[in-house]
Amino acid sequence: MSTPLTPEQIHHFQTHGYLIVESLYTPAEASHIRQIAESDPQVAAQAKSNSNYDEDSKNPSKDIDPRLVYTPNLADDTYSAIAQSQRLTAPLEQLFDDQVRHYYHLKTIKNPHTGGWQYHQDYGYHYKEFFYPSFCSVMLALDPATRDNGCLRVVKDSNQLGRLEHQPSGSQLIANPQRVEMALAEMQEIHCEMQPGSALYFHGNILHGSDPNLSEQSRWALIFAYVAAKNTVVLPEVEKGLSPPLAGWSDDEVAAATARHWDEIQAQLM
Ligand SMILES: O=C(O)CCC(=O)C(=O)O
Repeated sequence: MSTPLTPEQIHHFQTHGYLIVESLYTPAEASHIRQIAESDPQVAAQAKSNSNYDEDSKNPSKDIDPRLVYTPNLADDTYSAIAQSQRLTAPLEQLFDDQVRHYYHLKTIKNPHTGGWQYHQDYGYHYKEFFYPSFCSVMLALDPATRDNGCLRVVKDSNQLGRLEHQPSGSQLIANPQRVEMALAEMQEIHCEMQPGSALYFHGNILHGSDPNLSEQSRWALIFAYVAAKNTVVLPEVEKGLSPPLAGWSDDEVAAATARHWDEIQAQLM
């Protein structure tokens, strides 16, 4: 069970566009999830390089790209169990005063000496699919996330700008660089350092990105994306992939799904 958010935490998210909830999962739980992700043959097979820069010469890290696994649907595995966990979704329900629907989740694999992400908004990507920006991503740290290994950076209050224009860069979209520059001139950039098991809730319209990981410490994380149940789906094909409003799995249900998944992985590795 997660501890309900306080009115101050809700106000923080609604005003500034982000909220760090410390120890949503314990360090031991986060370490086991990390072990599962690292041993999971599907993660290794599905991880794709994520390039944020049109030209390698503009990439400040000049290093290899971080990798990413994008998963649009819920499955019978650890990641989907966490995506549906009451621990993770109960705060979302408080933040949006509504139930939430799962849209996708990501494993972000930022190993030592891999590149960063340029500033963007998640609703900047998903504007075409949803009528309202009632969209939230949740990053669950599996490794310590520090300035050195390229923790997520957010621009505090940039959620208040509305959805900015985005343009392609590498294999991704980035927010209009002039607007980003203006935002950085008058808003505060926050480095969201987190311990494993802590979670960052960030609004679909908050500008976020990350520096390259120039350290020797990996920075793996899971990111779960949700929309408020009352959001209007614009594209009919998106409706099919969205989960129903989530009921919130208990800790026991999550633990059982995780144990099942771990057994399966071990059997595959034998
Ligand atoms: O993992 C990161 O550093 C950035 C991830 C991100 O920005 C995203 O998934 O939208």
